[in-house]
Amino acid sequence: MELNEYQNSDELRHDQQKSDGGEQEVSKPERDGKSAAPVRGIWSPFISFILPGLSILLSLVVLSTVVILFSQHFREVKMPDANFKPHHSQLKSNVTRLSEEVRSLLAEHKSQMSKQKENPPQVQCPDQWRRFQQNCYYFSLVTKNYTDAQRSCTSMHANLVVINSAEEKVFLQHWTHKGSHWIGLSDSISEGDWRWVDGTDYASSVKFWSPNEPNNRYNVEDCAELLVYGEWNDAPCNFHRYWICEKSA
Ligand SMILES: [Ca+2]
Ligand SMILES: [Ca+2]
Ligand SMILES: [Ca+2]
Repeated sequence: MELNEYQNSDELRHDQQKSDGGEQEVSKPERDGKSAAPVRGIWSPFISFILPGLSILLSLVVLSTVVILFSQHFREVKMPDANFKPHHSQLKSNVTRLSEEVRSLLAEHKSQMSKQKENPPQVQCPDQWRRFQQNCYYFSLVTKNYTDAQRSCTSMHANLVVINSAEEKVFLQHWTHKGSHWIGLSDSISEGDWRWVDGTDYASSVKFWSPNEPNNRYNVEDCAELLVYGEWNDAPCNFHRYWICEKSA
């Protein structure tokens, strides 16, 4: 009878609560002497404040990480450009310096060429040879016939002298006071067909024959000699004369 009264009273209370709107949270039955209301009170601040705060903090951490990663990536991309600028500047400096050196060398080369043109280098001739312009001359100390004189010159890598100008004639005349000298001119192949020993064209070259020479006296005069006063005469080739050799320096 007591149990029925208790159940009835409990049902009555439950129905009464439903009739009050049913929106209010139903209190949990008591367990271990504690009700549900104090548990909800503990988690409520966590849900209301701490959890949103943690969400915001986490969002900030993620955002900061993303920003840092982008910054690093951007710096890596910019790094080659930053390194390139000094390198490019150094290359430009080197090119400028090399250009100046080339200009300086060209100017020096031009200056040296000009000096060489004004003062050509001195030609070195062997001992006992004398220099005139760009050639060397050997004046014999003994006499020989024309053929042996030419052979002597050939043995010294030279030829009997070929007179190409009045200046050369004057130079030779200065060193031939002791007597007549063979020069490299003859008509032994064909009478009257005078030929220089080195192939120089006789017709167009200067000539310094003495008056009435060459006269081919007795029809045996086929070799030219330089007389002491600088003019030429045709004489027999087997006569012994001094001779003059000439070769390029
Ligand atoms: Ca000559
Ligand atoms: Ca002759
Ligand atoms: Ca003659």
